[in-house]
Amino acid sequence: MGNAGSSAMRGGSSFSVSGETRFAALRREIMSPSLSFLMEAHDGISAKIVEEAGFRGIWASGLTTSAALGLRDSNEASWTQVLDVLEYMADAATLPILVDGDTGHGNFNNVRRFVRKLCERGIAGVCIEDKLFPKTNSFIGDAQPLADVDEFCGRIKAGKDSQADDDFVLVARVEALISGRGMEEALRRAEAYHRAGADAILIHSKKPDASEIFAFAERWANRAPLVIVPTMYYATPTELFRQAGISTIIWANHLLRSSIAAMRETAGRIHEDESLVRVEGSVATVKDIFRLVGNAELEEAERRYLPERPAAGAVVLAASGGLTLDQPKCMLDIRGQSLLQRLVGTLRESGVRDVTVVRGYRKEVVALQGVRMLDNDRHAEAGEAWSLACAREVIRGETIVAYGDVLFRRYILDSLLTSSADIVVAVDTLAISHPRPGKRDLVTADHRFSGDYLDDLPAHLLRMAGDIPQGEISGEWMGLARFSARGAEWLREEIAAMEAEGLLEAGDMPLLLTRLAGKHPVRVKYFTGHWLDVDTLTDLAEARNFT
Ligand code: SPV
Ligand code: MG
Repeated sequence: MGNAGSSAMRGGSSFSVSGETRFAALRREIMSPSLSFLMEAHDGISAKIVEEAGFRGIWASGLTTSAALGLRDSNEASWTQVLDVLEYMADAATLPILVDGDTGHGNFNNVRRFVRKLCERGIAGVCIEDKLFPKTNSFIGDAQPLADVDEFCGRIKAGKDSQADDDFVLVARVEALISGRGMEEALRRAEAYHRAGADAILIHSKKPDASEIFAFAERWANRAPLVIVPTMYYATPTELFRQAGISTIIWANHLLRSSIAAMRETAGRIHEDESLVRVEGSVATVKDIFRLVGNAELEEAERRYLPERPAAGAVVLAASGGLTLDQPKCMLDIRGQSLLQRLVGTLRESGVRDVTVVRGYRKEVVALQGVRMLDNDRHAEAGEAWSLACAREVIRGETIVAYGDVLFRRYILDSLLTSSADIVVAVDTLAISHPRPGKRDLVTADHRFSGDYLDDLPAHLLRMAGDIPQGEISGEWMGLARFSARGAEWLREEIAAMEAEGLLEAGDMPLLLTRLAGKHPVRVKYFTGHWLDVDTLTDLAEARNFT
């Protein structure tokens, strides 16, 4: 037998929080003179709930583990399937687990292999009952056949000889009272099992009162720790068990039973109401699920293990005037949030946190918490390139440039952010088949969107303007571009070049991007729809439907 520290457990799962092994922790609970409690669990999340409730050990019930799989408590789940469930439980909680091993899944040989596998998985103990494989739940029928005493003692010895940890606990369960064989038979069996090496005796009873248990405990006189399961005699005060010298109480099935009641209630209500309204307040929150399964730890690990990439910044050009409404377009209300708020929200969701907005028209109403505001005070006569130039000091490192009156689905932004190109623009191919009215930034690229699955030829910008002839249009720019750190440098250089040529005031983004495309590759990423440019009142109505 190895010691706990050297046994072959899964990483970290063999130790409970205090640094004590789970084997030692269960042994201490069972052997201690004070009354201990084991609470039933049947899967990872119920194990976690048992731990959070403050229990110091788990009963992996055969009845509820089977039932949670939709199976009967008749060895319908194979022993390896039980092992799989135990592994989830041991991973989810640090508590020691006493598993209901039923009859040991066969004869002595099956018990040996089962115990070895339990020890490998850090399961601290097993309880085997003196019945025959395949077993039947003790509360079904009367006078179930019992195992031959000597044969069952062989199972106990085989289990104890197979444990890989000195502290592994084997509990022998006596079914003599349940199957109507009487007190003497129960005592005779308990004594034999104790002598065969069982660490504790589970004396089971299905009477509605605990008289049999007390009678047994008195005669047993603490020869070995006694474990009980008061499912049927639940009304007996716990204090009486304490006085009777009981070692451990197993609350055997109450988490599954309570979840069945709750699930039935919830399913019924939702079915009846065709709505979630009535149940929302009474069910655990999704956040609670995230907490229980440890999402916070994953976030922390991501910070530790994922490569860090400096976050991209964004410049939002929002200096232009209103529609018929007397307010900047970026402040139009789209279902309770300004357009700018939605745009910045999308940027942030994609990890773009450093956002600068260049405002102009009615700048006093353009505000958003956590966003840097710069002013283009010449917005009436100077256009987009000028606005961008107002932000040139913040165009450092990877930068997104977006119009302040567009909305787009996040995947479009994510696709630009993951592009390997130094400059990439988002282009809508629907502009060819569904041209929108009004001012549009049309694009001619060296390669048109084909829609062909096998077409992975990258397209590059040749020209962007408002007046490209129909036959030469590859799509419409969505007002969204990404520049790598190098692309951002090129962008600053081009702003300076336009300034030197006196073109900055009148220049717009199509001119700026066309000039860039003449000097550097400007990648075109094609999309089909899923964006909005709030230029007209029709666009505004559509935007209000955009979620
Ligand atoms: C179990 O929980 O599966 C048990 C206890 O074996 S009992 O159902 O009371 O037999
Ligand atoms: Mg059972």
